[in-house]
Amino acid sequence: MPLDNQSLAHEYRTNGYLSPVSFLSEGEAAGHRKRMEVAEKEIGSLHYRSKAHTFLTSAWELASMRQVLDLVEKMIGPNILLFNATYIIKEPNSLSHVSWHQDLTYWGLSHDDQVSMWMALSPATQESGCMRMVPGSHEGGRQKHEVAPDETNVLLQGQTVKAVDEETAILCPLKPGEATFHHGWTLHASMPNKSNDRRIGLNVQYLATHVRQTKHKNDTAILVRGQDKFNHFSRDVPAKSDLEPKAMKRQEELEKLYNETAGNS
Ligand SMILES: O=C(O)CCC(=O)C(=O)O
Repeated sequence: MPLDNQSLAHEYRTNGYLSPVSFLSEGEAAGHRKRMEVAEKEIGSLHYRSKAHTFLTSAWELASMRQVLDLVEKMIGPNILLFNATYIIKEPNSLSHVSWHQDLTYWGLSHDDQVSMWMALSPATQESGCMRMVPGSHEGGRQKHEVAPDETNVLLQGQTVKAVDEETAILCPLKPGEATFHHGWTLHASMPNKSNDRRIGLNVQYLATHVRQTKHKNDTAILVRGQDKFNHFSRDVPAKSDLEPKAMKRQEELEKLYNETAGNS
């Protein structure tokens, strides 16, 4: 019998991550993949474009799914902001990888009441470079990152925690439609895609409403559950249709802002 959300959230809090949780059938995931790949035919690769939920209805539907928010609520509380949604795509047989890092070191956020969901839209396997997590690493707080520019590293600054004992890392393979959750202090990484298919994940960040941006006052988010009595963020607008020109123009500005924020730790 599948575990209830309370037990899943307990596992997440203990280990700093949770994997796998199934939200979609493989057929439903294939439908979402198709919708994003149709958009890619229009505008090119969607890899690492910020705020995908503001210009693609599929990303908005996945990021605001009731079942996902029911679980996120047990992790960070009832008042939830959707901060970002980004496809992370490794092309077939590519060197693209992600070095060991902690997300919260470069987002400029005031508190760590935050969780990331990573939902697979294609098979995420050892061969295709699924995520690896170090259980319990969220308990140690911020670790030293070295900046090591590397074109094959997905991370903007190639930021890397060097002293990770690889033996302690757990592989998190996912079928399409399954997701992992990880905390912003959890050490995680992923290897290159050696498979013949694209490895596609939608990476979504949720914040509790009291969290604020410390680097500037222009950051944006969407309230997806509960109430926001803090109003630390201006409001993003969810996509109502795909690739709407006004939404695309706004996304360009938001992406620039994200790169400035996350590119200066
Ligand atoms: O997509 C990957 O392989 C890594 C994703 C990641 O670093 C993250 O979700 O924070």
